[in-house]
Amino acid sequence: MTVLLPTESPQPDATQQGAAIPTTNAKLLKFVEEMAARCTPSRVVWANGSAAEYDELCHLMVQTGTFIKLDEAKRPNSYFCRSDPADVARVEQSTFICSERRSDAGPTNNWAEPAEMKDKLAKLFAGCMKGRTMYVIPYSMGPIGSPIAKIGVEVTDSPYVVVNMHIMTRVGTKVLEVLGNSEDFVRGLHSVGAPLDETAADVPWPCNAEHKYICHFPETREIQSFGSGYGGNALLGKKCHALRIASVQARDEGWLAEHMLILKLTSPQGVVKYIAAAFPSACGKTNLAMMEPTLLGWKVETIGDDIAWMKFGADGQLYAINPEAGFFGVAPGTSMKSNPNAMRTITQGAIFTNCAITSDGDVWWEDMTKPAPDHLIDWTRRYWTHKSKRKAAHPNARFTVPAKQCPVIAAEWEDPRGVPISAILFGGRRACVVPLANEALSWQHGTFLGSIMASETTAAAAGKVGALRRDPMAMLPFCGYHMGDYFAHWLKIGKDAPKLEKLPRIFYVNWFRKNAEGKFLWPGYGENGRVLKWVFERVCKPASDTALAVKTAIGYLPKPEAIDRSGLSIDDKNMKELLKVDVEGWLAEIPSIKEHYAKFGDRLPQGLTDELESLEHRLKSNS
Ligand code: O2Y
Ligand code: MN
Repeated sequence: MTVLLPTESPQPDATQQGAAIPTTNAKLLKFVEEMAARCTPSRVVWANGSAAEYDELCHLMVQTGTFIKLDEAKRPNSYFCRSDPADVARVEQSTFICSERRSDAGPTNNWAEPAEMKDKLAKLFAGCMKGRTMYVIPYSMGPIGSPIAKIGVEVTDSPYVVVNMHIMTRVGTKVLEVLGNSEDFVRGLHSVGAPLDETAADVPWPCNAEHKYICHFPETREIQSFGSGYGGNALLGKKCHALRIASVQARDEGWLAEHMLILKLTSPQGVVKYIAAAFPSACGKTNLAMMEPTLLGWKVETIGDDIAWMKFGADGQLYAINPEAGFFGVAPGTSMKSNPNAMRTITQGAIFTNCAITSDGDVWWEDMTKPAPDHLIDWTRRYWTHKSKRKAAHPNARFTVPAKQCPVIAAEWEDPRGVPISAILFGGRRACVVPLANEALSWQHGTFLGSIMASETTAAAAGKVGALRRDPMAMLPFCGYHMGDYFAHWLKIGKDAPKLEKLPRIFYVNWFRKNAEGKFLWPGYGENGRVLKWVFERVCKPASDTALAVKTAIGYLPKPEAIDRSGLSIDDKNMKELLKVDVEGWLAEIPSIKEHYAKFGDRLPQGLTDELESLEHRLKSNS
């Protein structure tokens, strides 16, 4: 950690402090100087990414009351932290895409004119780090030096952000070496927006109750985030850089930045296929990425649980990297039943935010163990017993943990070349209409299926329970440009693919189908490996092969006998229900798809309108 000692504030020039600054990159130095001059911190610290730096900052946060160290015997090298109750999740209403033209942000993003927003932010950032340390975090999204990786620099006044960025990205001196004198880095400015008076004591979780802004400037590859210290609002490498800014870079450079897990599937014969999958929030992405298949001999290993960057290799295959280095997983619901490998990943070296704390210095959340502990201190710092009506952990409580601690992390998860993707899965939470599994008829049809992806809202989500929320490719909150153009980019990737036969095949899956009595028809969890087996077997053969699938109006559906049911008590009737073409249901959904598409106006690509028309035609001619 390079510390530049306090000066008379405001600090005029971060490069003139006498301490060794770990770069001579003029553009980066200028950026840091400008941010320091604007935010007037007491000192500037360049993060080097070392374990000593991590330990030192965690220790500092224990002293300031932000962190509580968990019992060393129960949960070694782990910390517990509670946010301000008003700062607990991503703030979509305060998230802006500040593209030069309003039309480039599209109908699914908040837009603000960039100069106006920068003016507004300049006022908020002026002096906002008074009394605080400004940390400079050089980070790499993706293995350092990988041809698919990208570099960013986040300037922040939050030590919580620094230690989380340590886990979630690759931080430090090596990144600066790879950056050299290049100006090709994403510039991120973050402040909790709570300047400190010399006289006033700090609070455990500083943030700004009045103003929160998470702003992206896609043309200039800049991010400015003010007022929140939580998750995706503050760890700028994640949603802001790796999805919103990267989706624009991917459009401009001909690759894909997606909200997808990446898993490695190995058959009993030792054959390996890599699968990427997009599901909206609360559909179990982390669980699928780390799942233990029940089918004998099949193995799932993890490459990533949230984001995939995919680029064509010289051999014409689409290769994916996980740009992240850690998991920022939802704690509530995570258990030895739902995700044993996540539980094993977080046994040490983790940060827990907004969970409950037990009397013996460990953490707890809903469903972690049954029965619940007798008593706890909940995430709001109140005494809680198993009879309490309120939740002990916040529903968006999180663990931050290095990916390398996952017992099923694949050996090649940091391969700078990425892994070759054979299949892309889309999915959602659908009680009816959508079958258990379905393969797209073509890349264009697969893009269509991704573009109409939807989930029924659960009690935990905002809005009406059971209402259909369309979340194209699970990118609704994360696409940094007009979603109509994003669909066109997907179609272009398919058209321009160097070798069409090497494109990943696209599937739509739905683990959440219910029967007339409202009971789930499919057991889920490790049994989802049976669907992965079918996907694996499909991609080993040409799409037109009819051994395992039948061509229908909605795609290639598994033949009932093609889904391995050995040891599973699902009868033929239920299997038929899980795999039926619900002609009435699909036809009834067409007006809602048309309404969804109408939002994109003339930026909706013709290819998708064609797919919708063809679907309607096929359904009508089959019924
Ligand atoms: O609430 C937050 O800031 C976290 S959001 C998040 C974190 C990890 C993975 N995915 C998400 C998401 O919202 O998709
Ligand atoms: Mn996510």
